[in-house]
Amino acid sequence: MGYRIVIAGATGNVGREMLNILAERQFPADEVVALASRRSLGTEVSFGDKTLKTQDLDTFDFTGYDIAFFAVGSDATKKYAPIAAKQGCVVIDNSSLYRYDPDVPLVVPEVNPEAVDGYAKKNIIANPNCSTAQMVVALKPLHDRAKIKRVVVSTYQSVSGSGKDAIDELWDQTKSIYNPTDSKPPKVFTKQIAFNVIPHIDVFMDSGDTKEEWKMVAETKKIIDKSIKVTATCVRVPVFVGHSESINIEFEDFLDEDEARDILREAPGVMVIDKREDGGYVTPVECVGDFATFVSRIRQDSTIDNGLNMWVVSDNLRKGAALNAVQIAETLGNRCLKKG
Ligand code: 2RA
Repeated sequence: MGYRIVIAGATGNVGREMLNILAERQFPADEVVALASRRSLGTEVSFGDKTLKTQDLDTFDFTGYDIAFFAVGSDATKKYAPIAAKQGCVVIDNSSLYRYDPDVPLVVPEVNPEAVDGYAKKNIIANPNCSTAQMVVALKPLHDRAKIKRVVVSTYQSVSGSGKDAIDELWDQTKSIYNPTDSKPPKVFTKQIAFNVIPHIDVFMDSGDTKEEWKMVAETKKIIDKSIKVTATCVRVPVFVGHSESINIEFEDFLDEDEARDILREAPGVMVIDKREDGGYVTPVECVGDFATFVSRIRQDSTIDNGLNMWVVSDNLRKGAALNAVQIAETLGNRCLKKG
């Protein structure tokens, strides 16, 4: 006997990927319901070789369903996730709304799978921010070996992290570079994104960091270890899908680059592509559609005693969102919510 599951936000980038990954991984579902807002009602979405017609999130009764994947904005999550949780559905939420709630587990299954055991406090489990998820997958195995003191990360985040309109904006701007008469002022981003980079994701905080940068700090501490110091600079780049990160790590103990590479080669969810030659590293276009968190450019940072640099790339719609959510459901099923 399988699970009865719901996807809230089934017509968005992440919602569609959730359906794709549930089918690809043959998640044991007896029933899958796709929910959307009134404006997208009736839109058809694919689930493997099936087509689902979206139903109305506003009136849906979650009673009798086991797991609800939420891939809607924080406002809709705030309204509907408590309803689903109260009606007995375990909510796996991709928004940032519950990530910092001490009563809600924030989970990356390769890193802290045991955290799902605390789901029943609110019947909600939070998915981390996409830029955090890939980073902690790469950091955790190294932290277990040499205890991380400090992380300095610069991200190169694709436009799909901002949704479908952002993808369209990059495409339109790129075309208009060659046909200036078509050019339109930026709508989604504050400045031109085509052939440009923007050091601003989410809102600015009083500290001068952006909220995206704050999320990486707060979430890494909650998922791995609150003693880890993190400083981040999050940058939007003209890439459609795939976030990249340049990560500098200072450890308590020395960790040789070769040993680090061997540890990462054995780490869950990690694929090491690291040769000191042309093309011996991963770029975002190569990660699209893959489940892995790719690690390249592993090398000592000789400017400090126990330093290491690496380059981490992953599909932000998959490991950064939809895949991680499905893996949480798999972990929940294996640990707490057994069926049949
Ligand atoms: C972004 N991490 O990349 C944010 C939300 N997905 O835009």
